[in-house]
Amino acid sequence: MKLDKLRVSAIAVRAVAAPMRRPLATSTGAIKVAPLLLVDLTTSGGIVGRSYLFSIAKQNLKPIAALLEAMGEMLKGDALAPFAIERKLRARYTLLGVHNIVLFAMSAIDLCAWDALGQALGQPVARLLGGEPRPVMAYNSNGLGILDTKKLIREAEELVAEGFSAVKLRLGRPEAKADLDALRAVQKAIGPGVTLMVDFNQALSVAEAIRRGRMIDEQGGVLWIEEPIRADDFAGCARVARELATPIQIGENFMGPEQMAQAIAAGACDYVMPDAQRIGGVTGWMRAAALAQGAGLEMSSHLFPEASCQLLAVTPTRHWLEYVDWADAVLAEPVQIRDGQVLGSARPGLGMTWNEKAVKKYAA
Ligand code: SMN
Ligand code: MG
Repeated sequence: MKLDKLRVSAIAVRAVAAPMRRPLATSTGAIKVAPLLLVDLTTSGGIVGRSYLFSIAKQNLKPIAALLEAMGEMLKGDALAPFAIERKLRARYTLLGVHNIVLFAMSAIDLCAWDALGQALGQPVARLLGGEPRPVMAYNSNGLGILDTKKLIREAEELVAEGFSAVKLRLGRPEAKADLDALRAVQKAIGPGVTLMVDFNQALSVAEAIRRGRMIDEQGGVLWIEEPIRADDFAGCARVARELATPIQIGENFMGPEQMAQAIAAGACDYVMPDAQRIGGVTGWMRAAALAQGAGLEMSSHLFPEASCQLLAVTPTRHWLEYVDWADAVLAEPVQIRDGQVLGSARPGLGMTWNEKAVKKYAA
């Protein structure tokens, strides 16, 4: 297939509410179903590039879908060249702001475009990027929300029994003591051989983050403290990071590589974990990976294991993949796990095709 003949013909979007095996309560509220937008980018050659967007809550599905459709209109007839598409969309959206859901929609289009290119060449995206698909170390993030101790212990045991050697606990209860009790209970349940991360989802003030962070330092055994305070307060994150021994992790809310560069310049964190669906798709991820390499920061992924395993395979400072199975219900072939690692798909592109029966069933 001649790549220069590939043009964008249409972008179609479908919304689903995919069932979750375990609802996830974070300090910002509970997620009970996975609200996904399934994006199909049809090309002139008949190849369909596919990706999805995890849209956090059902009420976000429509506005993001509308943005995707508007962008699809703008791109009709354009070459399937992710850099050129990015340039055009960034120019068209400069005055509104290339941020938040504009960036979500742009990221999805970029992912679809790379998927279509991979299909055209018959190669997984990891190979297009100069690497090869490989297994990536993963933590099981399918649970361990803000729960009572009994449920936490049961979930912690279940998550490890699914074959993983790392899990992540959500924190951010009103009382520090209750968080500490939860942490101790989970540590006891998983034992010292299993890696543990904790995630506050931005619940704390700077002062409270330092106070609770010191308790975690003292308790020990935590690989990272994620998003203790407001995600875009990089100066505040830097103060927290300076005060604590346990590494600070942020990145799921980096709005493009530019913002990640600002975070790094501020010394906001010890580790980074961009989300391919917000950092700018494959294109944005590769730029982010270079920033992490330059700064000597370990880089993990956020959600979206299907594309993240291919992207981490070519990330110089590759760290942990966050494994969730939230899209599995609507995928024809979900990612495979072995020995706590997500196996890189050898299918062309990003390797995602829809289970059409399930897409109908879970239409939102
Ligand atoms: C998270 C973010 C968005 C939805 C669910 C959970 C959490 C994570 O911050 O990092 O897993
Ligand atoms: Mg998080």
